[in-house]
Amino acid sequence: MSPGIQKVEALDAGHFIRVEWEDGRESCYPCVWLRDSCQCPLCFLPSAAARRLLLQDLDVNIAVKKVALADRKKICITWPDGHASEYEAEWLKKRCFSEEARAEMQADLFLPECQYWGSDLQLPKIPFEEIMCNDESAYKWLCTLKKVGIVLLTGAATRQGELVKLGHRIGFLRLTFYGPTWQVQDKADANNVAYTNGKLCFHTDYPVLHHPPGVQFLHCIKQTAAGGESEFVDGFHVCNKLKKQNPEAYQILSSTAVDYTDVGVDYCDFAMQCKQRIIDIDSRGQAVRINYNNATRDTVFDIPAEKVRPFYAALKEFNDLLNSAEHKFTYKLKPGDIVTFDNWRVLHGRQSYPSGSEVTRHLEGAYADWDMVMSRLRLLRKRVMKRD
Ligand code: OGA
Ligand code: NM2
Ligand code: ZN
Ligand code: ZN
Repeated sequence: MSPGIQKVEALDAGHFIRVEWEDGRESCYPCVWLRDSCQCPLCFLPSAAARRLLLQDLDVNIAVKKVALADRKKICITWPDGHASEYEAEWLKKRCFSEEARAEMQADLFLPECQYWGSDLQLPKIPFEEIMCNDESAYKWLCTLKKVGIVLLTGAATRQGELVKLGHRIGFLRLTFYGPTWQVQDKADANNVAYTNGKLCFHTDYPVLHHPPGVQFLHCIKQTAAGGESEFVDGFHVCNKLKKQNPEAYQILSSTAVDYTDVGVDYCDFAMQCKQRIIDIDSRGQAVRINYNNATRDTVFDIPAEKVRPFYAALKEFNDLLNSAEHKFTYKLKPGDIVTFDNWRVLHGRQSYPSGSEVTRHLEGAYADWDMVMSRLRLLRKRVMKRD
């Protein structure tokens, strides 16, 4: 429960409303925002929880005519044209413009907390069955996936189709040119290096898409006796290390647009091209997405010749850090394991394994988008925590 309101007044010729809370704190709200956020049925469509008010009908210089406090629980504003708006205390409190209140709200919406890890990772594990039938377990799964970047689901059936069920549990899977789900096996005339028995060095999947899949699922259906171990590394953690160790390399990888290409046929025919920075950073220079697959990095390279060698040197340094014993986590998937991980943060790879006439190793893979996963997480949180 948020505190009640002690006092409300207009400031700055009616351009701001100051609210004094019962606990002595205060909040200040710009009137243009209050008018824009009017919750009355003319300005807001409750069935869509969306604004009806058109921007063309908003006066950016609007000032309040009158403001009053009702029962310490809401404020009532009358606008110069006679329109009336009401705002509940709790609604206002959540939307306080102070730096701390905004930071708290943003953290609540986007769960930015990040737990870095190295080779000592205690791989979080949850039975597949539990997340499928229990909301608390599903919530725990998605929270951990967001915070740690990797969760192992155990005990799934060792047949195709489990990932489609998993997709339905949270919403829907992301369709790509490799199909709704895809079979990682050693295939003749492989249309992707993943479909061979070769070693895959650390990569993120599908940097050739402008919006690479945020989440990846790999379901182990069959595992080879020798080789085929999976490797994972916390890309954001390694980025922080690289930034400290070699700021220039970090600068190169976070500013150079690299060409990616993927041409072939699978779900349908495709001729993908894309430019990506290997380390995508936010305005503070913090890594927010790794876009790196050495196999699909194009031979076309759209940078001046003299910048090429420094680029390779920077990439080598990044690759060395990814592969250092301190950072690399190795785990051999067992049939029935589904590894779920953040494909924007965690790079993955696999050891090679012997080829043969029979299929000795089979993973089924699928993708989901972070938007959809975060949406499910918020809905589960509401249900599990019985909050709004
Ligand atoms: C892939 C991949 C890992 C594996 O298919 O993109 O990384 O263990 N596979 O085969
Ligand atoms: N597969 C596994 O970037 C990539 O080519 C990732 C995608 C073939 C669906 C591999
Ligand atoms: Zn209104
Ligand atoms: Zn992969």
